[in-house]
Amino acid sequence: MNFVELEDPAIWSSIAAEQTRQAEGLEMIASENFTSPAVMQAVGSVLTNKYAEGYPGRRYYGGCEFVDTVEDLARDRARQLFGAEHVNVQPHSGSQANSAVYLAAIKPGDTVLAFDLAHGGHLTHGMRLNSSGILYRFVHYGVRQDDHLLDFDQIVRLAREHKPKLIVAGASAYPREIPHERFAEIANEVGAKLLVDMAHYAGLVAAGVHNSPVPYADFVTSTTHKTLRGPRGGIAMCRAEHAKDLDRAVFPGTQGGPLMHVVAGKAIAFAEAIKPDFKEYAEQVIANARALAQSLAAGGVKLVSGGTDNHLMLVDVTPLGLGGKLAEEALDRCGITCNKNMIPYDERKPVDPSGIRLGTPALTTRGMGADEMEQVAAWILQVLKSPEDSQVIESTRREVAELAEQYPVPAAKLDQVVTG
Ligand code: DSN
Repeated sequence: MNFVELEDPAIWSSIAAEQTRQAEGLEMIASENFTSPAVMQAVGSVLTNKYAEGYPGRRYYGGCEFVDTVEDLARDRARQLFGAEHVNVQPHSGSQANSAVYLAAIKPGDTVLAFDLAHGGHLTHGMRLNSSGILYRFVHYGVRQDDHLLDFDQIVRLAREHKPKLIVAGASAYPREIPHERFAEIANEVGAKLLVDMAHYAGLVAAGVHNSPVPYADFVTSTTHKTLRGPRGGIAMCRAEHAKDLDRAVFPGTQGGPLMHVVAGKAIAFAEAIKPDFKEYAEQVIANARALAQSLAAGGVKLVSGGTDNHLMLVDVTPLGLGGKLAEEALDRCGITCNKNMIPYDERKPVDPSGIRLGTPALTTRGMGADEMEQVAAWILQVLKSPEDSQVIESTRREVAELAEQYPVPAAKLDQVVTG
């Protein structure tokens, strides 16, 4: 029985249309992925009915014996997956996880050194309209203008000058591996705590194909839905000495009741990521990103930092005579979904920046490999060179749909999940 369709056809028609959009298009937003049907089923389960403020064994509600087991499994699996001393699986999102760490680690008005949003950081790393930027005094580092790599001379200089209480590493649009040990050395030198927000590359860390921040950082946060391929949500980890402060900062500091259906989805995703085939997946994500980047560069676009080490790349589309907004829209019309993005030292505005950000996690989950990436790069170049040519758009859209059909999304099984 499809209860949504039966009881609320208006909502069902949008869910069904979104399901078709995901199945027929190519999802290249670097922060998106497809969960397994098991994760999706857990997120749509009866656990959504349960209040469970508190932590396993110490709840403010009765009837928590089963959700306690779920949360214990999620915490144990995350500890095993990342080798962390302490894990809190309750943050509703990566942003919530970061807010909790700030509350646990520093005081309002304290100085924090973090990556500039305009160079690839995140809005919770001190953007002026975000609570982080309102409550704390953020100073920002960036990348070098010549090679677009993190400018460690600048990071050291700013750390010595401003003596931050906390240094934040991690990014949402940086195509290279982040050297966590180097950040830890700087934090140690100036007496700062270190937070690594590994939201984008957590799946690569879990698989051992990106160096782990866990041995080096006081706190590590992540989302669970990007390369990690779990449900939409967050997670925060820390050294044992900060465990009480972190837990108190998540609940009651920044959140009320946890979303136990999502915690169950996280537990399933962590178990999936522990399996050997997740390592193969993560290796393929990177191999696909390299193949895509090489084909794009060979076709005449500029890549920020010249390429990629991880799951994403930033493409400067201006040499082709257009901006990021038109590039995103033209690709969208062909069924290739990505997002316009600032590039470092961008002279254009965020609403129509110079670049687009492309990622391979979702296409890799569908089983695509390097050959498909070359084909996708050819389509992207073709469309970016003729973004307003309706014939090019139409023929590319048809070819995209044919490729998509050969690689079904896991949610193709959603009907079975929904209807039982
Ligand atoms: N909005 C996410 C991204 O797309 O990178 C970061 O939170």
